[in-house]
Amino acid sequence: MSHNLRDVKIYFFMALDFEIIKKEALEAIEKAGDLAYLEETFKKYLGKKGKIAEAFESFGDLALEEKKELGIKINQIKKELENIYFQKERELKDILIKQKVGQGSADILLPGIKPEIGHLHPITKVKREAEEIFKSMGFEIAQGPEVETEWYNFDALNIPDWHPARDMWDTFWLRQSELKMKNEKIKTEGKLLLRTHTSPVQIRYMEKHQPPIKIIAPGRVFRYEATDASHEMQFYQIEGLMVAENISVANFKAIIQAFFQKFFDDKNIKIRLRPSYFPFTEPSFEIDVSKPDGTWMELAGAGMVHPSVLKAGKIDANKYTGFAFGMGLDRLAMIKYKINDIRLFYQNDLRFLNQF
Ligand code: YSA
Repeated sequence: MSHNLRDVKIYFFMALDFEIIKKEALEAIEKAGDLAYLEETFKKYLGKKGKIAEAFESFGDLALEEKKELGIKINQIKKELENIYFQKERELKDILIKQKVGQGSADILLPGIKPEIGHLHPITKVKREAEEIFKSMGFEIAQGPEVETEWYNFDALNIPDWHPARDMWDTFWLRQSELKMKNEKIKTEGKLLLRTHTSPVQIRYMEKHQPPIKIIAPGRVFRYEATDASHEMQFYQIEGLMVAENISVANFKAIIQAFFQKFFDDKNIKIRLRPSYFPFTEPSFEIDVSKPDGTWMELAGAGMVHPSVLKAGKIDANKYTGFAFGMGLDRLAMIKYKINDIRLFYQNDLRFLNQF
């Protein structure tokens, strides 16, 4: 530990300063005869721009050792003052209540004001329900970053930069200079972007795990596209991936059917698989679920994992097969709660949110 004389001196004077502030503050709290004065005192000494905060800022150029010691001391003083402040506040409030009751101006028989209790956002609820159902079927939860590289979001999923399928996902590209990404990384993993789907988590997981793999990956995704009643620029997906020996479309159908039956609590829920195209699956399909009004809503894209994708994930494509899917959580919530416009989820309108 090295103490230079200048810093020790500054430390000594500053510690003294804090003791003086503490004494002044104690006297002011003691003197406070009403809540307004007490609150003013709090602001003056303990507030964001109060004397303690001001003094705190002034020891920026002290040596680390002294800074640490002084920091501990100030926090002790702050805690002590706060405790005394809260005690005084209780005392003053008690006096006020007694006065009001004495004057008959407080009706002690009136019911109290019920504090508002927060609750979960409908998308969070749906995400948790979906997680629980998949967990009960043996799936583990995996995660990946929202800021992705071109490699994980596209190339590793069999979508090189010349591939027209990149247009399926209108992308928010990030300015590389602002993110200070190392040039080396840009060379190997490409540019940075906001992930357009949760599928990159498949690759990140496969790189580190060998089959059998059975995961889901819920998360937020972003697309540079116009919004309408069923499309948002930012929404949630839940990715699923199962890789082992002899996995087939039949396994996928059984699992997704069981999921929907549980999620909608309806043994007769109608789903349909439509042939589709994704570069990372072969064959590929889209899954629609029947809405109460008899129309269909597209909920997910899915398919059998393309051998190139297994290879990018360092998995032996001759030995293993797998299925994967990416489901829209917002759309699940829309069907479950009979919401006809996805944009309602993101407007923070309490009249809407309080219904869940
Ligand atoms: C396909 C095959 C796999 O092996 C794995 C995943 C996938 C899905 C693929 N990654 C994908 O994102 N397909 S998708 O563009 O069709 O989106 C999947 C689901 O997300 C849609 O079915 C829909 O439910 C939801 N979705 C898509 N765009 C949306 C949206 N939800 C809200 N707003 C949007 N703009």
